[in-house]
Amino acid sequence: MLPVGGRRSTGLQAGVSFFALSAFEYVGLKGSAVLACKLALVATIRFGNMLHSFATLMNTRYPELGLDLSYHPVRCDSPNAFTLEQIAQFNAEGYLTNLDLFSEDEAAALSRRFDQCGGEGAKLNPHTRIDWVWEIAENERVLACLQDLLGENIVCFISQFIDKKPGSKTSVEGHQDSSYFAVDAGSVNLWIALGEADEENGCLWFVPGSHLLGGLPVRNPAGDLNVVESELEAAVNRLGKIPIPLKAGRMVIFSDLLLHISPPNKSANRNRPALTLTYASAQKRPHDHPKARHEPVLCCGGDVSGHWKLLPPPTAVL
Ligand SMILES: O=C(O)CCC(=O)C(=O)O
Repeated sequence: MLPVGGRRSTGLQAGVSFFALSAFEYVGLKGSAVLACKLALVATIRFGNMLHSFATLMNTRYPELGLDLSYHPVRCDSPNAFTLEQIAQFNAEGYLTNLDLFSEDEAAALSRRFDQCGGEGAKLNPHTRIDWVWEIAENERVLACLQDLLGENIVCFISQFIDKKPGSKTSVEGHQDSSYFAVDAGSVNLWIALGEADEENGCLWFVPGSHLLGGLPVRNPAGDLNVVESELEAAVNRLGKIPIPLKAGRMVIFSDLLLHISPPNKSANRNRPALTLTYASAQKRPHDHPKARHEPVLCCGGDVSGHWKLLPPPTAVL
């Protein structure tokens, strides 16, 4: 778990504010200017404290692992797939959306293929069992995007087919994927629309910038559910949520710390099929945990940490 230390932090901030206010007066700021600076400083400290108290509630499904659930900005000075502005946008907002990958026809064909090879039954970690899913996982365009965000050594360690049926009440409340992973934060999720996804049929909603809050409380029945839910709802309300509609074949890439929501499919007759693939830098050191469902396959580079228990790419033609 992340260090707690709220009191220490408050003391440090008080010291900083004392010196800053003295400095304002020393450089000759008078009257309303000093007042404005003081107010700005107090607001900054309050906001810092608010974020910090949020952090003290941090959680993960694996508190015993001592994971680092803070956001470390992507540093990529010469990206290939993205522009520098897009890298800055990823760092600021936590995602990049509407990225092209497949044509609408290709996406529809993939969706049919998914149904033919078992539909929902094939849904967890198909990248380790189905050759054409593996081909998507290591698609050239996908890897170019990922290399800008994760570097040269990349593993795909979780994947899932999700097909939200018309009228399905299935929804996923606000959550961060990092809370499911037994590895430090810093993974990215690729969500590929295999059919059109919009507000009616339950496209994802994101809370832009929420990744900067680090690991938020987890919806954990063993914990105080009301506290957790109010913390998560407070983050959603404070930062605001936006829909992420996508045409079939397009994808969105988002930080594992980004708070996101998947509402019900309210359409009468439109499925909302999607494939998600989660990737990490192979420099990360994952933990073995009976509840974590990591099934890592190396996509490019090498297992530089030596800690990924790599599986071979699938050979089954389904
Ligand atoms: O696709 C969905 O409906 C849910 C996706 C999601 O929330 C996730 O992958 O974490």
